[in-house]
Amino acid sequence: MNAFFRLKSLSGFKKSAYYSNQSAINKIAFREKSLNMKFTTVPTKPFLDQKPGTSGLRKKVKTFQQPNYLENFVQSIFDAIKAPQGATLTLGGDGRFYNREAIQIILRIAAANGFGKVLVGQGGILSTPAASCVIRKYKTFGGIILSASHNPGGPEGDFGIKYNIENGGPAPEKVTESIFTISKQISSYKITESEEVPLDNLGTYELGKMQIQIIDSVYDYSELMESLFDFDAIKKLFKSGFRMKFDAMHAVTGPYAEEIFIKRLGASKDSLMNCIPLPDFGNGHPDPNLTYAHELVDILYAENAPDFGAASDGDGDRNMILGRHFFVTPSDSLAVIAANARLVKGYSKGLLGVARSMPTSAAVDKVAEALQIPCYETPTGWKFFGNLMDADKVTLCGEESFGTGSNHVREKDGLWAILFWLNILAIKSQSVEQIVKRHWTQYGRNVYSRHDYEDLPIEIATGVINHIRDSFSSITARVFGKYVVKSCDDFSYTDSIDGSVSTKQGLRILFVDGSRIIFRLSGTGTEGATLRLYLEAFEPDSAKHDIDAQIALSELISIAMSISEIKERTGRDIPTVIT
Ligand code: G16
Repeated sequence: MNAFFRLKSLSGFKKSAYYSNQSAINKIAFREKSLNMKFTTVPTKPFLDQKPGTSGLRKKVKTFQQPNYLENFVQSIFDAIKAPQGATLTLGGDGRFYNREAIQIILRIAAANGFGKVLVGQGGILSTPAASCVIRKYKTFGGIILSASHNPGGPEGDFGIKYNIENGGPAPEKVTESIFTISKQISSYKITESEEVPLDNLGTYELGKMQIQIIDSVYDYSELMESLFDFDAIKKLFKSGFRMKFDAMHAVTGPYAEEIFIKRLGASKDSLMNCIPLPDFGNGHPDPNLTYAHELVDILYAENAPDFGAASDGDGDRNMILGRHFFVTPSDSLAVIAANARLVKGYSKGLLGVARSMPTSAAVDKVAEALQIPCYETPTGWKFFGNLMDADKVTLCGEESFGTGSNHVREKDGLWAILFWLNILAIKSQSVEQIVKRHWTQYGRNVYSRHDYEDLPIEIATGVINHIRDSFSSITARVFGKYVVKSCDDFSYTDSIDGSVSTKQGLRILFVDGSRIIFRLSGTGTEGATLRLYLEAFEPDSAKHDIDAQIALSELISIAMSISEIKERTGRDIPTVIT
């Protein structure tokens, strides 16, 4: 045992008694006299590129590995949030390459900055929704989540870090801006030297005056899921021969899926695929969409396909839902969940309201109207939902980017969405396709697609955006075939709770019949720029609901191409990804 850590092993406790004995363990652990530590202050120079994007700071692993790069950013977070001495922090990540090294560094900086305790997921693992759950359950002073979400991992891949505030949600823009400002002026950081904290053993350690508690990464989250959904009904569904295939894409949700689907819900072992988390995600791109989760898509579109397919991303906050030979768009998934929420235990009292990001289709708006509940339209980024949930304005939120969630945590939540679907399927005894098509018959279909042009030179992508913005005055009221432009704008949002204003959140071309074309640049990439084109048309006629979305949207796609000059300006004939 090194001089700095004192492990209070749990070997004397049965694992099942771990949680009920938590306070006893803490008392035993903390009876030991704290060691006095000498902390060092290390001079540093600012990096000028530490501006958090849509969801935290995401860069190449190699960028984070530069001397002082991670240290500077972590110190900037701590300087910005001004945690009281002795505060508790939650810490964990999606297990990607550099996760473990980063956890060790952050623990040493946290100790030097006066934190009293850090709750760390075993092995340094916490899915993003599980981290949000832990922050809320144990009322910690927020948490640090290490993830670049759906971006590829490995030594040549991406890494990311973000701070979530005490409500469990991503820090709002005023906090991320303050972190960025500090990062541009930083001249030193505080750290202590120490040996490695053994992250794999549940237990409590001491690092100077700071306690480090290694917690079970899946337990608290699994308990929360069991409190929200009817696990008995889902168990019965599996017993009846219902077949599911869940693809964890070699990312963080593998152990969560084992615990929830196999151990608690009795699904067969072959219901899971790619459930061993790997630091490079098995060389894959852990983004649950039709392009990157093609292995799962092939299974669901094969003969004798399972009844239900689902995937989640690198850090477990995204989800994709598939039926047999059927893809559910994230926007439709949100609408179906909202329409059926009362069937599900944790939501049986109904919804306070719903919210969606601006580029997400208006399918959920129609459900909200029918339920006579408010529907909010926010900019892209889960952080914009936090205030609405904290103020009890909304229960459900969703984004076209494969994100769905509720006020049970303050992050979007992949496994939660999958469980919601399983619960609905267990109660309705209809197929996924039937549920969605009946939904369309009732509410109409918001035909929707997103086209991504990835890895464009930044100046070319911003050139396209500037060109579209410059065209606004000439296209307003113009007629394009059957479409008439009603208005164009650069979306701006005023938070109804704190009055904060976020401008330039995406270019909208709105048509008289309610169709929309939207352009924006992604805020999550690490290389070049990704231009996103979102297309939406409303089809009330159920006789036309079976049409392929790309065909139904073909006229809007041509209009978007002609207004934006994407092909001419980027030299790309087709998008990189279509969802
Ligand atoms: C993040 C945010 C989401 C956002 C998504 C896409 O997701 O949390 O709110 O919708 O990025 O953002 P963009 O279009 O800017 O790339 P994740 O799963 O990457 O954390």
